[in-house]
Amino acid sequence: TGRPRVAVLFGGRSSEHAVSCVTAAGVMGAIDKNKYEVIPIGIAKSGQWVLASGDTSQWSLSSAALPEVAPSGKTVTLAEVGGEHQLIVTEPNAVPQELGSVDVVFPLLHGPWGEDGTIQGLLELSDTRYVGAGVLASAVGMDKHFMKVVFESAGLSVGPYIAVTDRQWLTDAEAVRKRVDKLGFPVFVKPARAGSSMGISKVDSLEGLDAAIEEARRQDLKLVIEAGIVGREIECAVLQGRGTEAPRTSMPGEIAVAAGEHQFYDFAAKYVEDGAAALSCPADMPEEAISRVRELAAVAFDAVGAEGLSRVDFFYTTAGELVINEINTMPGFTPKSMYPQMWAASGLAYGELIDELIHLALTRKTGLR
Ligand code: G1L
Repeated sequence: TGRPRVAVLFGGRSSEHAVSCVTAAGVMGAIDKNKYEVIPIGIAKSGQWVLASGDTSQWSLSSAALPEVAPSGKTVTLAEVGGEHQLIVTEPNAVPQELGSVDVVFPLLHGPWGEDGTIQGLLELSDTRYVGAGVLASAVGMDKHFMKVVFESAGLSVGPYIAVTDRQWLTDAEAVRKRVDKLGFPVFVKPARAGSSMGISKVDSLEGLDAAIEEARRQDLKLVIEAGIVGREIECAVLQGRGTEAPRTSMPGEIAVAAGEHQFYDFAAKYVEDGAAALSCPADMPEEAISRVRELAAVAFDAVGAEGLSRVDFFYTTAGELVINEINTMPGFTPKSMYPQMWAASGLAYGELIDELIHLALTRKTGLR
């Protein structure tokens, strides 16, 4: 009875608050309102959940003021009422209002408290269905170290890397430097778990290593250090199949970064400077390589136990080898982002994609319940 209620959850305490807001604006603009009732729930930078109001349709990253969830008097909480989880809106000096239950949540949140499985855990505990990966796959997709461990065990080709823990760096930095030296330069120093490209740097010799490590450690005390791989950057969009169907894969896309502009595909190239990163889809590669990318992307999706959607990124070397770089269970998801663009180029439009993700979440088998 009535349209399914879709809560869009966005903003949050992460550095990608604004990206999340712009993504939510894109998703809410494209959801079929005849089919679904949309409830926008913003998380302010303070962590307060608010019932979002006002016109979000103009939110963009190129405007002078970045979009932000404004703290408000209307606080939203999830609470159990008569054995069912309901959204409750409280206002100062007013009786709390029941908003009723939610059929499915679109969790558009990044980084710690969002992309690492914690929000998914909260939703599991309240028996609420949600779009996208579950707790474990979200956590694995957030951790570049465990991600590689899982990929290796699935037989995927992973580039040379080391993981560095807080204890290792603090108790024997020299051993860490030696392990890095063995990888060969250049290396990329990355926080193991961080949103976007924050804290990542390319290091060309031992001299720059300590500074890069300290920079990455501002984001996360666990690091991965990867040997630089020379190759084209190829990505593939994966969408869970319906029922028992295998994961569906898009045509692979290639990222061409404007020459001289960025050392690598960094935060600015990704989100801010329109056009600095351009996608060509399908990527110009032999038929055989295209099939291989698509097969490996589906293997990676299953290896981490992803659900809903994932973007899988590869390096395509001059020797024709496909080295997996990473899986992103919460890829950029504005209408212009790589993931929706790859599907659009493969015949699935943004609105249809969102509809399919909601369908998958609503029909998901929930296991041990
Ligand atoms: F809900 C989905 F579909 F799983 C989902 C969730 C989050 C798709 C894409 C995203 N992406 C984002 O939220 C973000 C790119 C704004 C930050 Cl991770």
